[in-house]
Amino acid sequence: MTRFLPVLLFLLTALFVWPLWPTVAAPASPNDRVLGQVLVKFKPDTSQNTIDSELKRHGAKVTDQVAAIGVLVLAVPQNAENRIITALLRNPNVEFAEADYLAFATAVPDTYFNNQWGMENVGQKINGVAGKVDADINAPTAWVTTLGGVKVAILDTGINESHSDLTGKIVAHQDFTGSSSSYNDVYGHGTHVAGIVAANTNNGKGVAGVCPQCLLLNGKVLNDSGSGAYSWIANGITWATNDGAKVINMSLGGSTSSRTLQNAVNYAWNNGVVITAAAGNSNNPSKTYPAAYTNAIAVAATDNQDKRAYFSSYGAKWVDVAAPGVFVFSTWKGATSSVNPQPECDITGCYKYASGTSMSTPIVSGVVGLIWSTGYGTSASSVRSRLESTANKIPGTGTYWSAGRVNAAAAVTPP
Ligand SMILES: [Ca+2]
Ligand SMILES: [Ca+2]
Ligand SMILES: [Ca+2]
Repeated sequence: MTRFLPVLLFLLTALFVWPLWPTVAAPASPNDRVLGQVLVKFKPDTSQNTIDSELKRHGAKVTDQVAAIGVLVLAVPQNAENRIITALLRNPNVEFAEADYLAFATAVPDTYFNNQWGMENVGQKINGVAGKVDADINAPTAWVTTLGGVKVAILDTGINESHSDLTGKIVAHQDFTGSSSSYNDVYGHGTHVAGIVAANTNNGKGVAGVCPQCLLLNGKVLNDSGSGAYSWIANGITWATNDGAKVINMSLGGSTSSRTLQNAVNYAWNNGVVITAAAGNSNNPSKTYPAAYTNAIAVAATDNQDKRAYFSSYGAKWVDVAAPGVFVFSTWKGATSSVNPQPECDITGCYKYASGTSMSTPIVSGVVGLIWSTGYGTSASSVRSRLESTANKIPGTGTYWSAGRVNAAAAVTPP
């Protein structure tokens, strides 16, 4: 029985028409100076007595200095700063006096980070449903330890490499489908997956990636309708392995097992690559490939209550981990989509909610990318063990997957 084995891409689950979500108001801008503090520099030949009496006159005390450039840090009564600066400037012995202004880290939060409940769930409403606090992967906490940096291969429908929140991320690309659009993403799925793993983060636009400094390989193994031959996928797996990927993300699956596909997965694993694959959206325990292979991590989906997503395939005998997969917000290829909710676009590009184990899988890939950049990143098996042993067991999900819902912060915490 020779036949072409189509691989059905998991459909982005069409849910409800989603109203535009207001972004959370930024906190009131902090004061631009240190209150109760003033900087002054006296001219070099000013006597200590003159300095002392001038400071005493203003009720100012020296609390610190920038010795090399002769600047004194003064404690002064709050709300008297400007008056004292003005008075000091009238003293001919004073070279300059000024407020002690504040500088800020230049990282700017991503516009839509609050939509990314899977990163940090503080109970924000998603699709009208308030989340369960900490039903998430604790990504911001993980980022204190590492931002990652390895190459993650996205074997998917291609990537819109010109999306501004993916700029500079893609280091190699190859089309295995023979598409007239080459490795570009016509379907939309691959761009969404790519952003989940490694969108440019803290750049003041769009979304954050789970692994902010990971780089991406764009291997197009699904065609412009979202399906692909196992041979294309196998070629993508070996290409990514040979090109130095440390993680291969496959947000795809088929219902039939194949020696070719399994051998390709084993080739990657034996060459030190961690492979993640979607468990499927069948809401039943039937196996999906490549996820069901021993050397691929099968990923199920959870919702913002930390429950199994209603569509997620399951089965603790073959599903390994779970990750947020309902209403996951990420980069989108353009202004429209064939499935709702529709993208939200601003001058930086388009972004969209989508649901599926296709969205859970790249969250796991991002966590795997982070682990690779820690002391646990000594081999594919040590990385995988760390991922699975630090996943959160969620009461009631024991028959759905063997390890738990992944936890990035726990996974990268040093011993
Ligand atoms: Ca949390
Ligand atoms: Ca961003
Ligand atoms: Ca497996």
